[in-house]
Amino acid sequence: MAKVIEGDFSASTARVGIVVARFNGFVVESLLSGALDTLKRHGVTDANITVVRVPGAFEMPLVVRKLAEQGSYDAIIALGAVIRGGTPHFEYVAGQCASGIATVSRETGVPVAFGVLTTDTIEQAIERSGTKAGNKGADAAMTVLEMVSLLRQLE
Ligand code: INI
Repeated sequence: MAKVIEGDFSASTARVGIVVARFNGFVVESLLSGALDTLKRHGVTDANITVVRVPGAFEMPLVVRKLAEQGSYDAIIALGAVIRGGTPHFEYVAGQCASGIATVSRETGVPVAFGVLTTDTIEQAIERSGTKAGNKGADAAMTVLEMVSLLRQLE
């Protein structure tokens, strides 16, 4: 039988930073509600959760890096929404956000969940923020719980 190392969702002592974009706030605040609800229902206390607001998705990598480098967080969740319909420079904003966040995570070793919706329409964003396609903020919270648990086993 092969040895299998995998995370679970029991990392209730995780210290979690959540970086939240104000842009498209009507969608992103629902992602934040989903993330907070999921963390709390898995035992993460308010004392171990810090929410940091940024103007938009483009600003997220810098602030995610600041938090990651502080050493005070076991994981970070990035929450935002980039909607193509209203964004001529969609590719730049979404691309910089995604690649910047991935770079921070790789370079610092702090897991970062990408809870940034990238959709063609506002309707798709609404569907993924707590209606018929679930809540990607809640999914991102599950991801960091699993990653903290996994990394603790690998350390
Ligand atoms: N920021 C977003 O988070 N989502 C968007 O859809 C968006 N649009 O549409 O442009 C957006 N733009 C703002 C951007 O993130 C920066 O805050 C801005 O360019 C200032 O640097």
